[in-house]
Amino acid sequence: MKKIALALSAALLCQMAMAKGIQTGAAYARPTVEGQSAGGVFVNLKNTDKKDNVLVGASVQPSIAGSTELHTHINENGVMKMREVKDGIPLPAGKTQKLEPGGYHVMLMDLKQPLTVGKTFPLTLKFKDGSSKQVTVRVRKMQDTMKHDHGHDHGGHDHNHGGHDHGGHDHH
Ligand SMILES: [Cu+2]
Repeated sequence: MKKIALALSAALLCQMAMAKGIQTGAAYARPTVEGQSAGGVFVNLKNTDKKDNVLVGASVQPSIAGSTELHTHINENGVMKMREVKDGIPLPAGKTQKLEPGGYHVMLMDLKQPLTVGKTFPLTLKFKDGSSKQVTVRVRKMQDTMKHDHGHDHGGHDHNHGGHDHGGHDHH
């Protein structure tokens, strides 16, 4: 008898947790300057579900950015570099995954306008289980205690033309 009651309450608890899914904290972005083409968005994602989930994508209005990518930072020979995470950002059951500077983040690519302090815009997060959630991103200044400049030197846009030696074309 006691066993049945326990099983029942467990089932109820489970259902309640299922309904909650992913809880989001306050989403924010760092301000960008004119001409800066990419900016990071950060938010804490708490998976209140009993199952692991994955953040598989994000989207914003076309007036904000052309596309988005999910990024992480890796330490490569002492240099912090950003990498796209193709498999998404893992959201383990019952845990809070922090998207924060120096770690996972949503990268807004091809920004249509600078992200200025105080500006807000909606961001839709898409999860592996097919659900999605809209959050409001607020652009705010960060306490820049660590000298880590996100947004500059974005990976993949490094056009190094060194090594092209055009010597020898010496027309007299
Ligand atoms: Cu990035």
